[in-house]
Amino acid sequence: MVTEKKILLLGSNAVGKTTTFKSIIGELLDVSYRPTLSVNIGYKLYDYNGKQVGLRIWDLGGQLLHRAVWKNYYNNTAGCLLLYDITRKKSYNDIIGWRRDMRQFIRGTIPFVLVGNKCDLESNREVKYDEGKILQKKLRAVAFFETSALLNINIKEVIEKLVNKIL
Ligand SMILES: Nc1nc2c(ncn2[C@@H]2O[C@H](COP(=O)(O)OP(=O)(O)OP(=O)(O)O)[C@@H](O)[C@H]2O)c(=O)[nH]1
Ligand SMILES: [Mg+2]
Repeated sequence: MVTEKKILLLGSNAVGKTTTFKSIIGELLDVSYRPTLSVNIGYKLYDYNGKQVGLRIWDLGGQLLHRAVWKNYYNNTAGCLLLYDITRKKSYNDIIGWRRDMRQFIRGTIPFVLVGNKCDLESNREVKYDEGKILQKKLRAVAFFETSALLNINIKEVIEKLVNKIL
């Protein structure tokens, strides 16, 4: 029997949640930005040390106006990815609010990985790598990675780390 785990992708609008989602499940990427209005749900069968895990991945729209209905989406979550965009400081500052939502809506503590996405856009960087590390320690995230969902950099590593903690 395959163990199934639900993973939630959280973060402010346009940080790259849907692109990360597609990168994880192996869908073709689309560079035009289309905001997620509610939620995308995908499935990825993942091999971990010879054991198969079915990841049920939920990608929520990042716009604040949807936030009120979200608590229902948090049910039965095994782990989260909290994403910001390294080219937008505001999205980094928003992480604290996403962490608060997690606390409020999920009973008990669950592992989450902090992700600084769009690391391919080095010349537009507004958030230093070290600031990500500091936030990871402060929030007690199980790991921190800078990723490029677009170029598929560190996506596998993020998932591997999270699966390692939720199994
Ligand atoms: N250069 C670069 N662009 C990216 C990366 N990830 C996402 N993008 C672009 O950023 C824009 C927003 O990406 P989305 O994945 O739609 O963002 P989102 O977090 O799902 O946004 P909402 O659904 O509104 O919450 C798109 O134009 C993507 O192509 C990345 O790693 N590098
Ligand atoms: Mg989206």
